[in-house]
Amino acid sequence: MTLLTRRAALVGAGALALPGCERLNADPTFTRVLQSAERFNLASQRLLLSSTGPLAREYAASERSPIFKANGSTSVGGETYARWVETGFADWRLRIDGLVQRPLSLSLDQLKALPQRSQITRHDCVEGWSAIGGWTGPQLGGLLRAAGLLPQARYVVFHCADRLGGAPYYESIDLVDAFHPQTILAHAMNGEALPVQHGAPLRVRIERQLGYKMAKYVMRIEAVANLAPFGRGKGGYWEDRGYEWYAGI
Ligand SMILES: Nc1nc2c(c(=O)[nH]1)N[C@H]1C(S)=C(S)[C@@H](COP(=O)(O)O)O[C@H]1N2
Ligand SMILES: [Mo]
Repeated sequence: MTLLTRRAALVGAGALALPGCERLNADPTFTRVLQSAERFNLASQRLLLSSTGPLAREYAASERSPIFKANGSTSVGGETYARWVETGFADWRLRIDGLVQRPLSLSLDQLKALPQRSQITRHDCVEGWSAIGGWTGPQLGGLLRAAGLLPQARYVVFHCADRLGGAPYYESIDLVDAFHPQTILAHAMNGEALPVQHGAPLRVRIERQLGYKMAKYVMRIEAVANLAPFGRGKGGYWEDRGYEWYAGI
C-alpha cells in the first residue's frame, strides 16, 4: 500500500467509528467531539511522520558554497514589501489556513520561538547549477499539527508574495513531503536572517526535491484537497509551464 492509500484506509476507519461520534454529537459538551477529531488527526499524522522516507544528505559547515546563486525572483515589488524590509518584517504574518481546524496567523518572532531545525543541504536547480547552504526554521509538520489538518486535506499550497512574468509564484507538495523532517520554513540562511534575494522573511526547504519547489517569500500556506483551482491547475508556477509536479532528485 502506498502512504496515501494507507492514509485513506485510516480515514475509512474513522468513518466506521461514526456511531460513536453521533453519540458524542448528542453530548452538549461539543468539545469532546473536537477532542476525538484531534486524536484521529494525531493518529493519521503520526503515521505519516513515521513513514516519510529517507533524509536528504546533509553537509558540514565547511562544505557550504562561498556563493549561493539567487534565482527567479530576487525581490518583491510594491510598497508593502519595501516597508516590511525597512521594519524587519515586524508586522508581517504567515497565514496557515484552508482545510484546518484552527487557522493560524504567526509573526516572525512566533515562528522563531518554535523548536527549530538546522540543516546544511545541496540545492539543485533544473537550470543546471547547485549550491550547498545552511537553513534554519521550524518544521512544517509541527505547524500543520498545531493547525490540525482536516481528514480531506491532501496537499499544502504555498502562496508567495512575488509575481514572475505577471503571474503569482506558488507551489504545492503532498502530505508525505509536508511531514518530512527536513521540510522546514527557513527564516535564516547560513546563520543570518534570510536575505531578500533568497526569499525573506520565509521560504520553504523541501530537501528531496528540485529548486523550483522551494517557494520563497511565502505568505500563506493553504491545506487543500485538490490542486485544480490554483494557477493553471498543475500545482505550481513552473508546473503550469511544463515542469514535473513531483520534482524528486
Ligand atoms: N517565490 C518564488 N520562489 C521561488 C522562485 C521564484 O522565482 N519565486 N524560484 C525558484 C527556483 S527555480 C529556484 S532554483 C529557487 C532559487 O532559490 P535561491 O534564490 O535561494 O537560490 O527558488 C525557487 N523558489
Ligand atoms: Mo530553479
